[in-house]
Amino acid sequence: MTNTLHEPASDLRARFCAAMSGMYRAEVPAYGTLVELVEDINGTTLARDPALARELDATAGAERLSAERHGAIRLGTAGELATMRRVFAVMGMHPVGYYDLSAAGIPVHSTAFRPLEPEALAANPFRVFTSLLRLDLVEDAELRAEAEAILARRRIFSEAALELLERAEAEGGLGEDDAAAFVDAVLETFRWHPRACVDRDTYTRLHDVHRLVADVVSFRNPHINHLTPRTLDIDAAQAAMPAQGITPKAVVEGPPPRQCPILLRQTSFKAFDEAVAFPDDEGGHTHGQHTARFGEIEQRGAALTPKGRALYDELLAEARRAVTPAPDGSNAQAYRERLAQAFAAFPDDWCTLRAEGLAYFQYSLSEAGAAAAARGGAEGDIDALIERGLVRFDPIVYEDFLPVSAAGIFQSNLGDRGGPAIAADANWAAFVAALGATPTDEFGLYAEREARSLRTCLERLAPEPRRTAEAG
Ligand code: OOG
Ligand code: NI
Repeated sequence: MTNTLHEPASDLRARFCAAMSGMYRAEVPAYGTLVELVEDINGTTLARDPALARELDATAGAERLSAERHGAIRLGTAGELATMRRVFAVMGMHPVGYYDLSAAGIPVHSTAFRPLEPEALAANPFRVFTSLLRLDLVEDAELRAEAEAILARRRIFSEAALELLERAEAEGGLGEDDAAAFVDAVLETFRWHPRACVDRDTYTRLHDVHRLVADVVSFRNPHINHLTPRTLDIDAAQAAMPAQGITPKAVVEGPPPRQCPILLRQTSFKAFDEAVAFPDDEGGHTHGQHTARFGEIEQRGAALTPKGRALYDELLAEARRAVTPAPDGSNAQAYRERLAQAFAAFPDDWCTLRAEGLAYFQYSLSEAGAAAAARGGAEGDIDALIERGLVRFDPIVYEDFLPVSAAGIFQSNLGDRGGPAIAADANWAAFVAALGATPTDEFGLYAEREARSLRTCLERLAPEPRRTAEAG
């Protein structure tokens, strides 16, 4: 079979993303409400801000917007994570970055599965924040062994999904019918089942260790716990949520509002109390409640260089040292003010962000630049070419996540107390071993994209004689 008969990985990913969205809309109606709200606000924002529309166009970001989502799942074992990596790879999603959440008292470590190349991101940027439970951080040895035994018994992928996965790997892809069957089969892994696989007593003991332990161990599969649309104006979306009957968390995670958005700003609404059934000894069941699934929206800004990221981390830490946001929102206003104050030190215009090497940019020829290239090129270095209006630069969108924000999102869904202390202890080596691969470094991806766009511009504008000399 030749590759031309295979569905492109980006088509599988787009199909999978749409299927997840349809399923979650049916499971959690408030998610559908959020999606509509975000679409509304994005339409208004683009109509009001033609410069933003042009910027999105220049980085191939406008078309993907209406389908853009990220999801989150929590896995129980190394084997589950390794198989998940192979499944996502068929859809063109690969592990990027490592997030140690134990630093925030949450017993997981995580990566983000996402497309790597600009073309794949433009086609469909679906990403899944994927966490692996760390039972090694559970102190009670007996309960740890019990949880391990429960997890060892479960099979989160169907036989059909595994068979198609092997076919995809052996043949380098899937034909149309198999691709559709694969997406359908994989979707089942993320479906919510209100029937727990442990009895009420076991659930309670797991829950007492940490709510997240109960969420992972008590159910037969890693239900998708939120799906997040991307908004172009998170402050407008946050303000509009209450009128839709949705109460957002008090503080938007990430940087404060700015002229030039950077990294990622996120807000979520609390997880629901959902009815679940625990099996009992007599073959019946008892009723209970579980909270796991919630809603979130996000606004994405420019990817930062290591220098920009270090400044971000420093300013965020400075604000949080002065005012630690309380889970009940009581000091939200004070935190917002302190955050804005700290970030006054972060340049807020694209020229300075570029000149100081704080953010990554994509370079492209302006109309005048394309005309100059056709006429035989132009002299000068990149700064001169920008100065003359021949080259434009647009921020590269941040495609990843932020550990402090992720911790805030986890915590807002763990109730006000979050659970007993978990020792901070990153374990990159164990994560890599479980994954069976090394996550790609996010900075390298952005740097390469920037360098490639710069090279292309300079090559196209290189004055004629030099071009022929180089070609010869
Ligand atoms: C993941 C929380 C992190 C984000 O957007 O930072 C996250 C989870 O709750 O499983 O989704
Ligand atoms: Ni999220």
